[in-house]
Amino acid sequence: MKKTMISATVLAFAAMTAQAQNPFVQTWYTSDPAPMVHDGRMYVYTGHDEDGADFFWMQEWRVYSTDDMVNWQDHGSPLALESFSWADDRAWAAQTVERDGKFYWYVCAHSKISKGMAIGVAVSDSPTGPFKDAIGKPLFENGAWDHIDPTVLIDDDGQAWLMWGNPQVYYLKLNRDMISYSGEVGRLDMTEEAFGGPVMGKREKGRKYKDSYVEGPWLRKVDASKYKVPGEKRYQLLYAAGGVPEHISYSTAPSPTGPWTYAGEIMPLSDTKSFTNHCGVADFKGHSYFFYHTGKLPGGGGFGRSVAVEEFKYNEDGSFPTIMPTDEGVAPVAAFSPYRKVEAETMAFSRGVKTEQNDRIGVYVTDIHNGDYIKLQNVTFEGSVPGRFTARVASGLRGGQIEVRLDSLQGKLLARLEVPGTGGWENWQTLTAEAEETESDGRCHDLYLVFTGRKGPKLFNIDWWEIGKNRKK
Ligand code: FUB
Repeated sequence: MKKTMISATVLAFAAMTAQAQNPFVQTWYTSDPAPMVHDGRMYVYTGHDEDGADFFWMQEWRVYSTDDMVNWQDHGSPLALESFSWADDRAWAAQTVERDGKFYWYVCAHSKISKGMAIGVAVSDSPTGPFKDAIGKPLFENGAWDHIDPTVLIDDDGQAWLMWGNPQVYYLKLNRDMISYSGEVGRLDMTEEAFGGPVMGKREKGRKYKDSYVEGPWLRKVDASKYKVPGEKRYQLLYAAGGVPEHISYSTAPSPTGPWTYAGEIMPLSDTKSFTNHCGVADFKGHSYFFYHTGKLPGGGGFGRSVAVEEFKYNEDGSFPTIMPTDEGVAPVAAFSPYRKVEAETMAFSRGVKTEQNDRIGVYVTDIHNGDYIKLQNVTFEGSVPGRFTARVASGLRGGQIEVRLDSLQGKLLARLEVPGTGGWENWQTLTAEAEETESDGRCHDLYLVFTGRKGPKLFNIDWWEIGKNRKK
């Protein structure tokens, strides 16, 4: 979403979505969400669709995290095609899992070696990286194009399973090291019983089928201590189904190798403006979440997708209800304190801004123009009132102002920080403004950072900000 694209459509979108959380990343086009819960935080690993793309020309993967489900921190891109010496194109769908304190990110990309799509694995000591190629070569490839969209499950007995494929589902048993495997690569039986119909290329002309597997598998196991799940339905495979446009369906089985039985649609077709869909599921703080993507960000579409999330409740037997895409998204599950150093790339919603990263300071907010803003949701002032607003900023031009406001773009002004030119977009200065007199009402608020300055040019960059407490009220 280039700044020049901020038009009447974008402004209408911003007004319409003032309370919306979906798509929950507005700074970049993001796709193929893969959630992972670790240490009280929800992480989402995504692909990155290029602005204005006419195909899935994807170069890198990105990470976002939250502890309240509405304010997401952008961790940038700790993994890209360049991380794999063998990859040259198509940084497509991926999933990360933790084992023994290490994080394994299973990806697919086009291979220079086999000239097909290949499955690779990167590793890190942290969920946000840096990640590096764990083995210096693809984990699996054979020159075919169907090796895409890996999903990983560590079973209760410790066996880790990797599955992937379009239109054939492949699987392998990972060794304990998570970067090698034992035995042959298997293939699921792509039957009508298993997936509601044969894969698209094998359908009989004129015959009606219930469904068919396409791509984007997500393998999970139902927790039998929470749900009355029959043994033969303990494993669930969710997937993009039905051809183009895709909906999300699932099948169940007594073991990852099958036999699989078609179980129905989860997210039926609707006008999401994306002809693909791709899901991931995770439980967090007592809630269940279904991640998927749409083409609903302004300027987006089939090759400019954006990740979204819905909350849902499993049925008593662990089966899925129908889940429809919404613009509202999900409710917060925790309050957000501004009385700490907050990375500026933490946001519930934003307009106009982008994020960038470098080795020195990590991720920061940039491409800020007059009228752009960042919103945080469900912010608690913990019974205190703000005393000052501090931010680390840089401007290669003339700077501008940061207005800190409550509840809306024109809401109560908490503080106004004057940002001068600092002599360069990477010449950072930490500046403070005293807060306006306010009283505490004890409620949670939306907090807006509204950016003002000369119309037209880029104003400044922000690395982080912090609100200082004043006195108890
Ligand atoms: O993001 C590129 C491809 O589009 C993914 O690998 C598929 O699952 C589909 O979402």
